[in-house]
Amino acid sequence: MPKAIITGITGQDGSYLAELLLSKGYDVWGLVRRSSSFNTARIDHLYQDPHHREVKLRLVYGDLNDSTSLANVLEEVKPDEVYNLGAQSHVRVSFDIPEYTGEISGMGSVRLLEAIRRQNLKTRFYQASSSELFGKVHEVPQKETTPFHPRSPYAAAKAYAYYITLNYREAYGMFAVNGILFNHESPRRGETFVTRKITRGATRIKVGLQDKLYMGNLESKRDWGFAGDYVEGMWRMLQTQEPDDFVLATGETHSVREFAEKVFASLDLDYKQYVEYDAKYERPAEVDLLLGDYAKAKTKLGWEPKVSFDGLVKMMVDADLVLAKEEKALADHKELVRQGQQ
Ligand code: NAP
Ligand code: F7E
Repeated sequence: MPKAIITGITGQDGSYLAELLLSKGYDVWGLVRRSSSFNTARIDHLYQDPHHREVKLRLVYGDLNDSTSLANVLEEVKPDEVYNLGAQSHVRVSFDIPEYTGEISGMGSVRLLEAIRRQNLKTRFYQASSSELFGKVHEVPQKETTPFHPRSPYAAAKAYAYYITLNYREAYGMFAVNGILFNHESPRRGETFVTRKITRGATRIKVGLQDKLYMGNLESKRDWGFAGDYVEGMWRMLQTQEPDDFVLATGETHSVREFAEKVFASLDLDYKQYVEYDAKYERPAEVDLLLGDYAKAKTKLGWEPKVSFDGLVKMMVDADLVLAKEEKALADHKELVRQGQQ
């Protein structure tokens, strides 16, 4: 059976990719960092098997900042494939912690590549590159040949990771590839990214748990797809004859305002009554417009996104409405108990 290591397995993409690889019969190792609170909620369903069947997911402690831990896990597993999804992935936060972001989202990649090279492994390596590389875009739509213009410490770190991946391919003949992925979302998206912040906020407003949603720039435009579709593309990139870099996108762009309008409207609410501006969510430099051209992935990988923009909005609203109703029921129950104690 093929063996894969996923860094960032506790994140949105890591959880979908682990599901995909397990369904294909892989043995999967996930790198997790030690945390004072539980951080495995997105993958608990994958390794807690109530029927005690053989579970092919193993978690090992490690950190992209700690090359010893990376070398150790590579030596132990000798994987066929490594998916480097671990990162400080929040663009706004990267302006607050630029050096740390560089360490993890940039240098983390060379630590992994170097560990593979030094151990003479034939491991295939996937680097989670980003449409943020295009930043202040030089052409519309953006494709593999579009020049980069990073606009944040996050994007600058990802530019290093992109080029070092390319360099190890060219210098050492390693099967190392970049997936340049445009924004992809899901019900498992981190709650401080804009789509999930909106679906969480709007559904909580709907059930009476909050009154307002504070946001930054509503005019920026993004090419938003579904994360489940994108991890399939990652896997396909490692199954080709020759290593190459690919854009994954939907070929559609929508503004943050449009996303908010649609989400609130689907709950019979008018976003204008609830969304308020707060400058703290603005970035020192913004990426105004992203729109991807995935023609190369379509031709060479046979990859296409399956979930539409409306389908994504509905999927996220439906999931967050269930969550909000559960939260509300719990809050009501606590209130009843409190009143009973008086
Ligand atoms: P995410 O939900 O933020 O997950 C990031 C993962 O990285 C988490 O598992 C996190 O662990 C882990 N991590 C953070 N710091 C680490 C460290 N020092 N050592 C090891 N692991 C560390 O991100 P995502 O949305 O799934 O994205 C996956 C990857 O694709 C990231 O590299 C991201 O930059 C990139 N990307 C994402 C998108 C997108 O739209 N989602 C688009 C293009 C590229 P904890 O759970 O412990 O925090
Ligand atoms: O912001 C605007 C914000 O944080 C999208 C990461 O996965 O995708 C992601 O980066 C837009 C920006 O994603 C709020 O200014 C307005 O223009 O959801 P986001 P991102 O910055 O595009 C790329 C491809 C990655 O690689 C990254 O890892 O929304 N916006 N108001 C806001 N954004 C946030 N987060 N919060 C707001 O209140």
